[in-house]
Amino acid sequence: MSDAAVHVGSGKVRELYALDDDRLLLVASDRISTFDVVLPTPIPDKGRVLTGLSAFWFARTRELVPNHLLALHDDGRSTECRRLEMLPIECVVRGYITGSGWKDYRATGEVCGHALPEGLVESQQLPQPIFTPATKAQTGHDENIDRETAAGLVGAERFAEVERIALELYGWVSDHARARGIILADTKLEFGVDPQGRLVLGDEAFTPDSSRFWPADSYAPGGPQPSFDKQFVRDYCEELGWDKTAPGPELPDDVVAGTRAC
Ligand code: PZK
Repeated sequence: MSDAAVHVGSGKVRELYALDDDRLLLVASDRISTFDVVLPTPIPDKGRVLTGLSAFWFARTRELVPNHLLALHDDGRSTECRRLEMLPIECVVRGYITGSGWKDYRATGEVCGHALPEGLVESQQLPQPIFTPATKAQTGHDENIDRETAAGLVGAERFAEVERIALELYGWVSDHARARGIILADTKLEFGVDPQGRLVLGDEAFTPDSSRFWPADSYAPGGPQPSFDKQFVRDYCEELGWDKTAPGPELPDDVVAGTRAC
């Protein structure tokens, strides 16, 4: 018997290892990505902060849906997770029109088949939150899909279940955040199914890498909103005139310190 963890996957800033048939180790690094490029300069403690945020939300939402978290390791950035059969869709909920939703709305007036009111401006709050599934692209960008396509990928019953649960989770977390001066504009959730066929929330949840958080006191619809955690890095990269292709620039100490303080 070997205790060596087998590497089974890489995210942009996280690594995934198999511990045994039933358990995975999810390790969050201190790397930061911006404009889809991972930068060479780490942000000290970023992995621990994101891991802690996910653990916080998993603990607070476990009555709504079970999740994959089994244990938080002492390093603060590794978690043991239940190994699931992951659903082949990204479960995005949007309460505000931004990012790819804004792009699709401007082109077609719709997002994932949801007809939206005319005349919305960028970053405006939607009349109600919408479930906007996307495919999991192996390379490049996830593609927004309509509900029929998503239901074809996971089955109609499972689709109805993830839609209902994802909207409940968004409602619960956005209310919690809003009461503390923070807008949860949108969020991306990933679900899996356990050996008993039960739906389980996996991946990371309600971190700034999977969600858009905006400070409510500076919210101003009609344009893009500042990112809670990456604005120092984005502003620095814009001011450098970097062409946003790899490799990304090293970050100076004050940009690292500013981001760390978020
Ligand atoms: C799983 N990913 C994406 C995330 C990476 C890759 N609980 C689970 N069971 C089975 N598979 C996965 C999970 C989770 N979470 C997630 N790929 C597989 C991913 C983070 C880092 F390298």
